[in-house]
Amino acid sequence: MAARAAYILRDNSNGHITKASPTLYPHQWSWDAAFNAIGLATIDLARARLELDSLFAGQWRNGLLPHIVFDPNADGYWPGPSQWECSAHSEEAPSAPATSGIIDPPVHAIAVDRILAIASSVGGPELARTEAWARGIYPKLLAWHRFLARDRADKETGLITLFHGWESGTDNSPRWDAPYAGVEVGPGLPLYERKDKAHVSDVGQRPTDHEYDRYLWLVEEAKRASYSSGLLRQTGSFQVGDVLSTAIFACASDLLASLATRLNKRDDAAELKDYAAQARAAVFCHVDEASGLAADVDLRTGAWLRTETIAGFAPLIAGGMPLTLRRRLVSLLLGPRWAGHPSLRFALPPSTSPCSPAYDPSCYWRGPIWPVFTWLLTWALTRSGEYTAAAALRSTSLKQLADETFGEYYHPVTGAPLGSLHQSWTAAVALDWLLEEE
Ligand code: 9WN
Repeated sequence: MAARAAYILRDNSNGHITKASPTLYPHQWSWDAAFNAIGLATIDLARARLELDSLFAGQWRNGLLPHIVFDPNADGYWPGPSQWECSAHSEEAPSAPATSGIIDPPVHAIAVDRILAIASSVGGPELARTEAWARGIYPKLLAWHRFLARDRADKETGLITLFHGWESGTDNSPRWDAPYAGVEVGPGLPLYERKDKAHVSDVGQRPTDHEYDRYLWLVEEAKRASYSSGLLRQTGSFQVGDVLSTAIFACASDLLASLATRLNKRDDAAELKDYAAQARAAVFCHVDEASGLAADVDLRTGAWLRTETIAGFAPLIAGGMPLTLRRRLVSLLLGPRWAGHPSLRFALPPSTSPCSPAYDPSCYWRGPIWPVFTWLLTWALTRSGEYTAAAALRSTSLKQLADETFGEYYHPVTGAPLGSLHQSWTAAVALDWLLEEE
C-alpha cells in the first residue's frame, strides 16, 4: 500500500507542486498541500519541503495564504485564475503565481512540526537541512498566523471568520445550510459552466447547481470588496465563525510557538501562545451542552449552528481540554451516533452523523467518510494521549483504504470510494498512518 500511495503522489506531482487530484483538482490546494507534505516526508523529505515552499510562493503581502495556487500549465478546473483576478483586485496579491483570494484551514504549522519529527527520526544531514528550512519558512508561517489573528478573529465570538464555505474545506457541509439560505445571488453573476461534474461517476456526489451559484456569487462579492476582510465584514452575505478552523488555528499556533522558542524568538512565542489560548477559549465557549459538540456561529444573525457534523469535534483538535469533556467527546466519536453507528461498513466517523436528518451518505461533505479528516482526528487523539482511540481509527482506516483506489471520500455504508480517485491527500495520510503502524 505504501508503494502504491507513493506512486500516486509522484504521478500527481508536476515537480514542485502536488495536484490535489489528477483531473478534478489539477492545482495546489492549501490544506491539501500541508497533508501532502506530511505524506511526502515519509518518503522524500526534500520533496516535502519543496511542497510547502511552492505553496508559500503564493502567499499575499498581508500574510493571507490562498486556498489555491494555480499551476499555469494545468487546465480543467473552474473557477480558475481569470475568474479570481486577484492581483487586478488587490494590491496584496502577487502577480505570479496566480492564486485564489480566499483561505483554507490553517493546518500548515502541523505539517512543519510533523516534517521536523520525521526528519529527527532520520537524523544526519537531512535533519540539519530540514531544521534550516524550518528557520526559513517560519517568518511566512508567522505572517499567516498574524493575518488570521488580525483580519479573521471575530471580535465578538473569538472564532475565525469565513466569508465563503470553501474556506472551511467542508464546502457543502450541512453546517452551512442556514447561512447559505441567506445568500441571495445578485445581478452580475457571470454565466459559467461547471467542470467538476465531468470528473465523478455520479453528479450526486458533488454539490448542486443551486449551491454552485452561491459559491460563485461569493467569489464576485469578494472581488467587489477587493478581497479585503474589513470590507467583507460590511458587505459579505456569508459570514460564519468556524469552530473547526479556530481549533486548528489554536493547535497550529501552539506548535508554531514551540518552533519560535526553538529558534530563540521569545516575543513571537508569547504572541503565538496568546493566539492559541484565545482561539481555544473561543472553541470551548461554543460547546453545546446538550450534544457535547462545538457549534459554529452565523455571524450575521448570531445563531448557533448545531447540525451534527464532524466539525463539532473541534475541541478534540484544539487540544488542552478538561479530561471530563475529552472523555465525553471520545465516547461520542466512537459511539453509535458516529463511528459506532450499526449501519457503517467501517467503524469510522462520517462527515455528518447518520442520526442527523441532514445526513446524505453519498454526497460530498454531507455524509461520506473523508480519510484526511480521520487522519486529523487520529493526530489530535494521539497528541492528547488518547492512544487507544487513535489506533482504532488508524487501523480501521487502513482497512478502508485496502482496495488502494485512494478515494477522495467513501460511502459510509457500502465502503465504496467516491469523488475523485487517486486523491493525493488520501495517499499522503495512508503513508503517515503506515509509518505509525510500523
Ligand atoms: C473547492 C481539493 C479541495 C479540498 C476541499 C474539498 C474540495 C474544492 C472543490 O477539494 O473543494 O476548494 O472544487 O470542490 O472540499 O476540502 O481542499 O482537494
